[in-house]
Amino acid sequence: MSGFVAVDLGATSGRVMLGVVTGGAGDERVELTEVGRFTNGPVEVPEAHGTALHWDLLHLWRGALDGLRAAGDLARQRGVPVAAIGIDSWAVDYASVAADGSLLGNPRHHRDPRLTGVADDVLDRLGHSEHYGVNGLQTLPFNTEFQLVAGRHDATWPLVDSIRLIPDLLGSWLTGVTVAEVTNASTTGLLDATTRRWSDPVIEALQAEYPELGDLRARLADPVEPGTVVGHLTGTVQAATGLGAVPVVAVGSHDTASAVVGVPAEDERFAYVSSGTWSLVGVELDAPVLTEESRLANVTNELGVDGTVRYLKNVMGLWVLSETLRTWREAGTEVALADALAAAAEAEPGRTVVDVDAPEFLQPGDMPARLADAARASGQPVPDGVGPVVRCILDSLADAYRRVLAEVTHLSGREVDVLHVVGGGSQNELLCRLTADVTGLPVVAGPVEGAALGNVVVQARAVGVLAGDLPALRGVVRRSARPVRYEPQTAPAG
Ligand code: LRH
Repeated sequence: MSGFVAVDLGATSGRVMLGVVTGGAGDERVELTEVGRFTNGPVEVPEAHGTALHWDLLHLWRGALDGLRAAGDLARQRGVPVAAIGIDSWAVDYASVAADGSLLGNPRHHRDPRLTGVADDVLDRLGHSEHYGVNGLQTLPFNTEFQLVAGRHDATWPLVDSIRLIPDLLGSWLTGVTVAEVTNASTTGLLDATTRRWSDPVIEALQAEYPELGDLRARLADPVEPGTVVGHLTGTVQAATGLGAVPVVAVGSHDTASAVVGVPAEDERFAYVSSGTWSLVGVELDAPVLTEESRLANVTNELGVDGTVRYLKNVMGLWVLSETLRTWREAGTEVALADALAAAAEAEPGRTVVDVDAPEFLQPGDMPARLADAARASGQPVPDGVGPVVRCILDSLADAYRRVLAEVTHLSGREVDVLHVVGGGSQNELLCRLTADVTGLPVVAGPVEGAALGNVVVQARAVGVLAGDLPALRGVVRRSARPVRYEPQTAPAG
């Protein structure tokens, strides 16, 4: 038996899990135990020109260290050695580090309002088609390249020596070694989706258009593939956590990449929804789709584990629901999630279906009011009260999944027989049922901790405890999870 620690940082919480690999060759499974959980979320900070949204990185670092200590304690109790550590997190946001290694402030949150309009400016200058032809990335206002352009006048920018995405930053603090893990690097916009290396032409074009950026390439570590041993815990971290010189493995450090590894698929004819704050809806391919049709549909080619491509689209996800509950709470009405979902199950189906991917749903704020505006603008009944509002959100999410699924399967030519839902949203039974009904596909829901499982199996293979290709790793996931299957009850919507 060997223990693996997965640090999995989502937009609303961070979790540290101890995954113990048990069983003999061909029958291995992972027993996951949560040993740490801490809050995460945007923190509003006043600035000269308004309010900035940041992440509280030091809180996450402390949570990770506490979790590592707890994982070590549990492993010791069980008599299991901690064989490796892996970190995954949400993508795109970066920390800036000075030449002396000091952190230059807290990273910006990708919902920060200063990004409005930046993507259009960059793409107009660089050429929409040319850019997509290299990085294959869906235009989201917060892709790292756009954030870098938005931040080029920051007082700290001239001091920035190293730009690190969150797992790379935490990994560098754990080991003293800095890498750029490729699945996460592929969300920056600066990577070539075909070569899986930094794109010099893209970086040079950006620098030429925005000279204040200076030498970007010099600030980026070299990309490494998932499965690379980054280094070992430093003496300081060993003292802080009670662990030994444990190796830190670069896993699919983009949480969505680890979640896709954690899909218990039996063969390649599957689509997935990685369902959390965001819903990532797509298929797994061997090569990117960089066609003009794909660009116009705004589908992304993020890189996956073992040379794969995650051909997917971001759907606004359960963010709309959590912001709705927050709006009500702040107005004095606390609605528990379970009650909200029960009320939605009783509400009239399909009464109001809005485009949840519209930009007005991106930033924090009064979602019920925005849903009402969207309903009015599209000539539909305005949802009012808990049941109708929550039903509108779920119907709209399921409808978005249906649309994206049709696009990604059409544009990639991949045929699918099943839709896997992994992540926290896999527990949302109503949403799973609605998704099965509107897509006409069986929905297989779970594991909830898909990203942590995907993280653990990649670590375990890197240190020789597991062996085999991605389907073999998914076999381990299948034996470790008990997914729930929802058959479609009605004919798919047109
Ligand atoms: C999901 C996710 C998603 C990104 C977003 C920023 O957690 O990583 O894949 O687009 O966060």
